[in-house]
Amino acid sequence: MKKLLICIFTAIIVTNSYAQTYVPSPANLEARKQFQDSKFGLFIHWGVFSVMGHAEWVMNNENIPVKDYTKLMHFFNPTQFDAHAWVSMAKNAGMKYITLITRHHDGFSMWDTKYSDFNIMNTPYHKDVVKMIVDECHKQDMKIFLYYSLLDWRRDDYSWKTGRTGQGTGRIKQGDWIDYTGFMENQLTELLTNYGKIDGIWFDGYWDQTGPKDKILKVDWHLPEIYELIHKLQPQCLIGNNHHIAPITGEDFQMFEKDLPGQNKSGFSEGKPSAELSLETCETMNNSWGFNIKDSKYKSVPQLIHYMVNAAGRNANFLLNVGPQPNGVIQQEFRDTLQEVGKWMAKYGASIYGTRGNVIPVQDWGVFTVKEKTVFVHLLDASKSSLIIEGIPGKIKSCVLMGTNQKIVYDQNKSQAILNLKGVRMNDIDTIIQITLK
Ligand code: H79
Repeated sequence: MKKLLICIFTAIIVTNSYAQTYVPSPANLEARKQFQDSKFGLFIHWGVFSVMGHAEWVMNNENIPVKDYTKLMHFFNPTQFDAHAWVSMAKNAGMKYITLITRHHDGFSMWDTKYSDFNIMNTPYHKDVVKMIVDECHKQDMKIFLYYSLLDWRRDDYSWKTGRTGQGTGRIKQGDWIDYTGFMENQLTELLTNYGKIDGIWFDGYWDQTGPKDKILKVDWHLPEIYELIHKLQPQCLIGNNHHIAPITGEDFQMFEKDLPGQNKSGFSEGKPSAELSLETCETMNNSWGFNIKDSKYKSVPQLIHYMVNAAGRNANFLLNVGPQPNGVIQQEFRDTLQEVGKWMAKYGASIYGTRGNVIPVQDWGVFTVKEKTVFVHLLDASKSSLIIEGIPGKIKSCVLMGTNQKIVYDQNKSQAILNLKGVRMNDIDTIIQITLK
């Protein structure tokens, strides 16, 4: 008994030692910086769920039994899929990274995995789309993050009885949790071994095992081991986990879902924005992540640009989602919008890429992004005729409307600067004033 206790105790210390001592490698710290510089990414929600056209929660929402849902695998045949076209589309939109679903809550693996038969190689398409997209990203110098769900709606060894979702998929047996965490470690090892450099892993589904009220965790996710494994295989690989709580040791970035950092409109964003980690917020182009044939509530180009600018001003990246169709085509509405956003980025991207936010506090009329001696004032409210700004980190040398020679009249004293906007032509989306400091 004593021996056993010592063993358990040692095991706890060993597992916790990583949690307490995680020191990001120099490559990881550099990757965090580059991630922050890149600002804009494409989220891709694609899988066998796309076949049904009812978005990615269809298995849970319609209580489809595992054996019936498995049939979807035989209909997934995206003959028009073109990795080159997708990555080029992201590039033309001004995006610097792609975050790709490799396995969502429905448990379908989009790559050639040894650890589950429910995978892309058993579809009529029979090609490893993760490999195709990752290879294309490497070719086009696009960073690649892999989304991986912790939650699973089909496996018996997932602790489904304690889960908040996936109760209606017909599972009867409760398998062994250790098998499940081992399975995840095996799959992550494949993803981080067989596909070259992976820039990040994006976890989701943790919240399935937290009590709705008491917030008590029902399982041990083995995160220290999983995070250690990832950083051992690829030290630069950035780990983020959409668990809706404060960052856990071993994570390199913090994400918010459908919320700007500091907001909690969605009800999922309870964690306060971290001052140390890189931040990201993700949002949909309509109201769905996965392809939803009934959803035509498209956000407008100005709305999406405002979201990105607001994210940058709060020091966060913007990860914008598309849910490609089962034939492999990204619908025209999304492509058109991305093209327009790309035109804006080509013109005004210097006020976004490589900047930092939260240097000067967010205002009700807009935000600031800062890069070295340049402050970009993003005025998102065209009704303003003057701006009073506190906290500019230096003495103003010049102040112009971005992309023009038009000077903005200003007055700066010790505590504030006042910009006079009379006669300044407002931009419909974002009037950007470029301040150069001495
Ligand atoms: O992949 C996309 C979504 O499928 C996934 N994350 C994005 C990126 C996602 N699924 N759910 N959520 C995000 C949040 C949903 C939470 C809820 Fe619930 C599900 C609210 C009610 C049901 C959590 C689980 C809270 C109660 C049960």
